[in-house]
Amino acid sequence: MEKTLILLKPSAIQRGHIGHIISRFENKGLRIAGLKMMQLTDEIIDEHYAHLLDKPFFPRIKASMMATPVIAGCIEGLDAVAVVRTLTGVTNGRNAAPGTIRGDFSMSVQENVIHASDSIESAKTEINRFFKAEELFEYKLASFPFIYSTDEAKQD
Ligand code: FUP
Repeated sequence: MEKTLILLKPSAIQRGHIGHIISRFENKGLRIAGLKMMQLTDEIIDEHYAHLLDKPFFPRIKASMMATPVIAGCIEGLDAVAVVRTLTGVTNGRNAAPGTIRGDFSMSVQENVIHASDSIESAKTEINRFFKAEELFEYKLASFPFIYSTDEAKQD
């Protein structure tokens, strides 16, 4: 099944929302394939936010992302990339819909509590960036037959 990458940003850690945010994924029926705390480095942020490297606000984003460790998660499910992006909400927390993570926990563009991969391709790259193979686990959820129908369960 499809996997995607999330990062709980320092804004989530400092405001005490780690559990609340992880619960959103569990409640939805997604499987947590990997989860860890890590301190981001200059190098990994330059790689991760390469599309923003030449923006004047890049140093501000970098300082924000390095303010505390982050929680990196690998989340699995049918259409996980799109499902997790929908749960996450739009970038600006002030515009994010109520019920989404950013909509419920954020008032900011930068301090928007979570990163989630934006495509299947970037999910693959980002999972490899943040997780070693041995940090991802292929256990099966006992609730699996009650999360998906038999035809959905067969899909990749
Ligand atoms: P998203 O995919 O929703 O995380 O958004 P982007 O990849 O466009 O942006 C990455 C991070 O840079 C966002 F979490 C917020 C921050 N950002 C700003 O602070 N200012 C901007 O103008 C754009 C992005």
